[in-house]
Amino acid sequence: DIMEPEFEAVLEACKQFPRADTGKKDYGYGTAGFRMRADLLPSVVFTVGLLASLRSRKCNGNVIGIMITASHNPAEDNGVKIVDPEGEMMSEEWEWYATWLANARDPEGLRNSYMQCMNQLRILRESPRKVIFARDTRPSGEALVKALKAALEASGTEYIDYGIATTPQLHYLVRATNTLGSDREYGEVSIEGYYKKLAAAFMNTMHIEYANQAGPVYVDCANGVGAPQLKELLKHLPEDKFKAIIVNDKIDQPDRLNNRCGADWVKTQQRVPEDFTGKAWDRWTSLDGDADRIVYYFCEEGSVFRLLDGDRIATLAADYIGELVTKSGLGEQIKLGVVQTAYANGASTKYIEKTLKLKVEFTPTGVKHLHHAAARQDIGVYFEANGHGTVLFSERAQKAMRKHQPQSTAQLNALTTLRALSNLINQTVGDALSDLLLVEVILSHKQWTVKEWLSTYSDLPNKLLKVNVMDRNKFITVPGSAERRLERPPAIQPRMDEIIAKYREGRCFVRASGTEDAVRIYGEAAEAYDVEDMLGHVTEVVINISGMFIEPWVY
Ligand code: G16
Repeated sequence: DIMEPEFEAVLEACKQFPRADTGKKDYGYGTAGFRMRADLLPSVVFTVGLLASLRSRKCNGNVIGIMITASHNPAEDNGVKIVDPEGEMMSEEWEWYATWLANARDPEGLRNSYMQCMNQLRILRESPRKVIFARDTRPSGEALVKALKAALEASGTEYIDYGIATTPQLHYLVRATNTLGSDREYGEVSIEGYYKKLAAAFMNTMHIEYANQAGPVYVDCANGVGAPQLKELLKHLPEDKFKAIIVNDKIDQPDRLNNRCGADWVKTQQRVPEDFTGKAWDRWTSLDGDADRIVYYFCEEGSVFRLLDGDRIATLAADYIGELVTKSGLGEQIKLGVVQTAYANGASTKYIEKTLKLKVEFTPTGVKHLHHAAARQDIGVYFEANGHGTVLFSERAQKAMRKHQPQSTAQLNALTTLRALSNLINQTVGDALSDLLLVEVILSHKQWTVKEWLSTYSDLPNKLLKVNVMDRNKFITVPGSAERRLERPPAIQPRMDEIIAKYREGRCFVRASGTEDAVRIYGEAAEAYDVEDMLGHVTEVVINISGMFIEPWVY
């Protein structure tokens, strides 16, 4: 009924946040929710608030999370994404509804779409609903929170504003809230509880006498939310067990966010961030703007830059956790699997399959895809090459770990570490702070420096480019190809195949970004100069062919 007070309230409230003029473009729920220039977002965030309220009602009143962040994007962007009750990304079937609401043209249109959503999704209007939310350090976050609160109030939704937090902290809070009082409580429902859980688990991994950090780890926080949150985490960890030196923590200078620093910059530029002061072999890391990604790197003598990216973290974790499973006597019961995307370096895949003898599954880009594939394994290790990932312990694996009676001290030691790691590693999403502790634990247990870590295999030379085309939505990959092949525009892939065939171990693919207005081109080959050459030719093809889409009347 159109006269219902809730629908009236939504109609009135949304008038304060009129839809911005996006020209011919529609809003789309991309790789990580809606993401674009912050000034285009208030109306979208309002509709996301409405959808989260519906989602909570549909999920029996469980808490739904909303994160306001544009993560690795430039400071002037912002974004918004929805977190489901277990702390995972919102179920994909709902993305369609998110897009539908976001694209309503006027207040009446939005009210009507909202009512229709409720009908189509068979939601009982009176059901309980609750939403929690947080944002990164971007100044535009404040205005977006206003739009969000207006939507939550209009839809009669209870909410908690957790202020500034990392994306993985918000995911943690969602799961912790919804499991509170159950037999699978995830942790205390507060950001403090998050630190306490990580710190306790970390200390439990340090039961082995010789396990000591080999010197401090340097953390470039991308001048984002990772800086204050890591400072808080450090207060919970004794310095003789964990020492981190924070770099790029200028959150009061918003334009420095992700600017010449941070995980995305270091990974794509393959060079050290601004304010790098490392000596040869020092262990450095970079987080991204919302602290869900981390990459490691160091310089050899003579300043040769060496990157230890998400693939390296995946192989290190899979190797070590696999070893613990075997050593604790659970090898027959628990199997490990690894999930990667097309961006994974071919050498890492080969190492996982041939040396670690583990299965690798490929999914399209986006944690939401990798996460689900990993959740099907007993223990699923998933990482994107860009440093976004985690390790999931299934209920089955956790049960086996709880029940197992170790037969020797060696088995007991391995089991103790394994249990501690399952608490240390964020089970909801990739988490830079948790991954940082994980890597530090593994390196100290193995008594490895970055040198031994790097020597496990040699990366194929590679490069990632970003090309601004007129309309990235015209680029569609072949379904089921995990984005390795392009279906449209039809002329590109055949031309690429001819080019790639000329290079030894050459591999290259093109896909539209889901977070930036660009097309990404990735290439790798046996020789660095071949990568350059190959990418030069492919880029030319992409620009020439996609040039057909220039619509002169737009400009
Ligand atoms: C987001 C996603 C990642 C993805 C990245 C780039 O990262 O969460 O899974 O790899 O965007 O995606 P695309 O190539 O589609 O632009 P973040 O850290 O920005 O949230």
